[in-house]
Amino acid sequence: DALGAFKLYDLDNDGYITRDEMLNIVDAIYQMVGNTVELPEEENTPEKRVDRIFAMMDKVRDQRHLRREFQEGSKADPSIVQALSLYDG
Ligand SMILES: [Ca+2]
Ligand SMILES: [Ca+2]
Repeated sequence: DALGAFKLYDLDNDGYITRDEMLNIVDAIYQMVGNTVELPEEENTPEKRVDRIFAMMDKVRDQRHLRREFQEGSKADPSIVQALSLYDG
């Protein structure tokens, strides 16, 4: 769920997801998925993916996500949470 996903992304557990934290996880996911999934040009690197997530999710533009922003963003794009099921087993 979104809250569990938030906790996974929030590596230092301070209540915010920063770009670096999100990049860490997305990078790990991309490494696991490797070349088994064909990604669209605009999402074919972890950096691009994180930039897209942030562009969509970061309503209060402070370059970090509050839990509320994350929950709303993951409703708009369920793949943010779904991708973690790869990571989390
Ligand atoms: Ca954090
Ligand atoms: Ca924000």
